[in-house]
Amino acid sequence: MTREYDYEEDFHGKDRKKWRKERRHAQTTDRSKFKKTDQEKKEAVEIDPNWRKGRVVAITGEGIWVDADGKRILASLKGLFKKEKMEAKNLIAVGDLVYFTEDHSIVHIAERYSFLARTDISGRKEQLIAVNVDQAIIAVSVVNPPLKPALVDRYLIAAEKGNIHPIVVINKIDLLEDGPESEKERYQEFLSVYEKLGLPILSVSTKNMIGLDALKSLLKDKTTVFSGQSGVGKSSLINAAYGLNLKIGDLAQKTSKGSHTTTTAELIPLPGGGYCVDTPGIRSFGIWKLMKDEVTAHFQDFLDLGCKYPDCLHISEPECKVIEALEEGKISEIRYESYCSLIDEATGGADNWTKRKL
Ligand SMILES: Nc1nc2c(ncn2[C@@H]2O[C@H](COP(=O)(O)OP(=O)(O)OP(=O)(O)O)[C@@H](O)[C@H]2O)c(=O)[nH]1
Ligand SMILES: [Mg+2]
Ligand SMILES: [Zn+2]
Repeated sequence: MTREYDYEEDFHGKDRKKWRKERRHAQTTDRSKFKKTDQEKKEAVEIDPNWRKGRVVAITGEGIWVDADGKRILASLKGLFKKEKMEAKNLIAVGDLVYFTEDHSIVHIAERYSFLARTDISGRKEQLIAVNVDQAIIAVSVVNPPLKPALVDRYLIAAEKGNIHPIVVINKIDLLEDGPESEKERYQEFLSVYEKLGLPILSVSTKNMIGLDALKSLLKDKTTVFSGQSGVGKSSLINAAYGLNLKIGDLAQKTSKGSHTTTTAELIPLPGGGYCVDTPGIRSFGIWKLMKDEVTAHFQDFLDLGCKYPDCLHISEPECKVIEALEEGKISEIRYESYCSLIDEATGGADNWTKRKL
């Protein structure tokens, strides 16, 4: 508004042609204004009554599978969207509400209310795992693969960033009995530390059918994404709880093109109400554009200890209350290790991101 006003003022003292030329130049160089205009355009998309509506249920090598009125159709993303592909590895994800034309071209993606994302394997793009989900099952296991608390913290931060309610499910507890003592201790320590933080944690075994009813009641009438390391038993859990027969591996097409990972999640209707998204296992979980403040905010219990310096990183600062608490055994080592790995990523990650932008 002010810019327009200034030009109007100027106009009176200049010739009309020159003024127009200057205004055009200013408009094309004013990036913030352009961005805003693009945004407004996006929000103001008018839904054509001829478009059909559906939900993305899977994305495979064949195309985008959309459920529309109970029928699965194969759609593709119209060229129009492709130019927007900048920081995103995938513009569209399982859970997206889409509009498509008669020829099955997706012409509009509705605004998302939540998303679970991570940094893709190249470290340069955001990879959406699932969108428009209410909650995330952070699936971990004990013994095989062993419990990884640091991975849980990564998921917790990502879930918070994406407006998703997190639930930790620890599978394969049947393996604890004959498992190594160290894993039993790690499991107990994890429970005592993370339950205290108010996190919902469920211990289950698909093998011995333990905890499956509790899991089902948490999933009822909700849309839930299952994510976690490969082999923790995500598909087994869904199968065991609902008597389904998910073909493990069928959707997990691995591109043999080195660093690219294919996201092949699937949205599954649950008997009794609700949906779940089974996803292929991840090897690592980098949080997209992780900032130092997000890490410190996540470790509120560390902040509460009241370090001398407000921006203390709790790594090597003298008289750091967190390090003192750690030495006195008041802070769990597993949680501190998790913190260090995240702070490391946030400081390095933010730098990398800035460099990329320059
Ligand atoms: N002992 C034990 N093994 C289990 C349990 N649940 C699953 N498994 C086994 O763990 C292995 C992996 O299970 P999947 O369901 O394929 O694991 P996933 O997390 O879906 O793996 P990806 O699809 O690769 O991400 C299978 O051999 C299962 O039989 C359990 O409760 N106890
Ligand atoms: Mg699976
Ligand atoms: Zn400190």
